[in-house]
Amino acid sequence: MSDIIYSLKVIIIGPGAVGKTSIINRFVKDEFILKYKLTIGTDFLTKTFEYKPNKKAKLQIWDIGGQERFKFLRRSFYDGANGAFLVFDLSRGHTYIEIKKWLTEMYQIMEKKIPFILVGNKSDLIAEIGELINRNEVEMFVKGEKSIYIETSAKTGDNVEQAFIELIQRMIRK
Ligand code: G3D
Ligand code: MG
Repeated sequence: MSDIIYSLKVIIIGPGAVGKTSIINRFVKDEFILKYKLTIGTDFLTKTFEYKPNKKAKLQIWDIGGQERFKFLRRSFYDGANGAFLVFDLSRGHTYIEIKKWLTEMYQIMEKKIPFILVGNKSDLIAEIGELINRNEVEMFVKGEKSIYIETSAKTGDNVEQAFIELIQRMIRK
């Protein structure tokens, strides 16, 4: 039985402190790093992931990190990406508004549209702070972009693998 290994470049974008690095750490190392470290420059991590029985994908996961602020550096970051996570913070409503600008920028820089998943991270905080976003509006927005919306928690690990599985399936279908 032969395993199919796809090699895929995944980028993770969105405003600062929404949990992008934490999501990657959770997925790649399966841990939540409590101490906040400002990511400087471009980092990428690789992981070979069995997204369904006997099907493997070799992922190269690029964290935009400190480049959140350095627009001119972003072209090489986007170059050759097969799929993207657009991440906002469920505990800071304005980050959802900002995500639309990130999507516009991605469309401007990339020659062709790539599949993306909209991620509302820090779902573990919802019980405490309540709903800050209008889920219907979010669902309408992603539907219009032929995408889907997933709520994750890098802290508990909830839905993190699921988000990767969904994105891999969309990238492969392309
Ligand atoms: P970034 O890479 O998008 O800039 P980070 O974000 O991954 O560095 O995370 C920013 C802060 O949010 C960190 O907290 C981190 O611990 C926290 N965080 C990330 N994901 C989650 C989550 O799912 N739930 C909760 N409750 N917190 C999360 P600090 O306090 O260190 O700044
Ligand atoms: Mg970071």
